[in-house]
Amino acid sequence: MTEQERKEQDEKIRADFPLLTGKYGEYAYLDSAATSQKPRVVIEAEKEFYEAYNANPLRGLYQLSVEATDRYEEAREAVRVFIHAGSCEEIIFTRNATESLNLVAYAYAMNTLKEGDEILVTILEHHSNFLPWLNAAKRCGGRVNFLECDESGRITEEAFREAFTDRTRIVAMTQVSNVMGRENDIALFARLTHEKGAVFVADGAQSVPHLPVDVKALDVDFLAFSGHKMLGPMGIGVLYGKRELLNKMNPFLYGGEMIETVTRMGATYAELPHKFEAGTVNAAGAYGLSKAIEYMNQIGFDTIREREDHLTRFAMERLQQNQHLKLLGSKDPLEHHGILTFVLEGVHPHDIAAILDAEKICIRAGHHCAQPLMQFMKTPSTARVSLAFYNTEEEILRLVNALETMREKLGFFS
Ligand code: 7TS
Repeated sequence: MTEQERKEQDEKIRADFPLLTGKYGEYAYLDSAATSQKPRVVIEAEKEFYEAYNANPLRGLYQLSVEATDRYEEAREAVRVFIHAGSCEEIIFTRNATESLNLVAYAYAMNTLKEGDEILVTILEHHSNFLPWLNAAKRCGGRVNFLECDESGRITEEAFREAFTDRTRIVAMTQVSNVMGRENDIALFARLTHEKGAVFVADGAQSVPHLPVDVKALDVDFLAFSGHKMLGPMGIGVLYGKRELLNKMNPFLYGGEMIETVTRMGATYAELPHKFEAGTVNAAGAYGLSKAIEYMNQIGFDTIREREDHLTRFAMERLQQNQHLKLLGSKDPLEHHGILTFVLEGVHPHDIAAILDAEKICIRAGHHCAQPLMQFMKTPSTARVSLAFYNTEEEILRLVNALETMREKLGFFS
């Protein structure tokens, strides 16, 4: 692609994102792993839902409520197709990846784990894919074991075989780490897990926005992800679960809309997926998410990947020239999925973020909700840039230049 073609593509894409051209248009938003920006079609979809379809879905007997229900269920179908699930019964709407993972921990782990049973997680996990398991294990008299990565953030098959014991009942693993950016070989680890009769839970919060994810090909038992990291609204998330498992599980939250019949003595529960969607649902959020999926499909994963890989390489090549800056993880840009975590000698990551903010550049600094990983790497805090396909070379050059002069500005001599 020529420079001119890339610039034209930049402009075309950025014009779809009101924030990138609005009041904050001068800012370089480099924190998409925290939450992505939203295209106009998504913002308008939420508004459209409340203007044109708003009624409480799933319970009304009048046309408007039927329309609200239709938008909600069409969104479920859009998610199903997007991740290649076999049935809409396997798609549960939640608030976010965190709630999806808690659902599995409460409704599956806590009902099946016995004393002495083990859950295997990786050292790379976000707290959302660790604390629910720790809590479940503690309540059941079990324990959580850790699978460690090498310096490049890689989990090897060898390490997996070693850490997996005959008491391992659940394996919980992120597909892409929010700190190292590296992709785990989910298909391999799910297969090894199943060979030993355990259940595999994948955290797709950082993968579903950037890679085509096929739950059938990966053969995961559960997959959790958030709408807001994949161009969708905040407050809508997804749990995919295999029907056989979901059917065997007790509900997670109890209340309206998740029952068949209720008497003074008890209740029978609704069919999937409604058994796991108690209370009034976020139908506007689901509708917004369906528009985000439509938009991603229009752009296409080929373009998303090409742009993100190009920008990652462009950034890495330049950041590596800064002799005081150390990038964590793999040396290969293709193994970063837009996530670049680094430390700058002598400068606290919070100061890096504050100084960059003054230069209108937004990045994340801190422990990235992955404190066990920070402890493992003996780095309490880092700075992190996370890119999306709507970022540009120009934004990266501003970042690189700001980091190049930062130490000098703070009074370092070399
Ligand atoms: N799993 C991973 C791998 C994540 O990166 C995050 C959020 C979550 C789960 C939780 O997602 P939520 O939508 O339920 O909050 N990660 C980040 C981050 O890296 N910076 O801010 C949030």
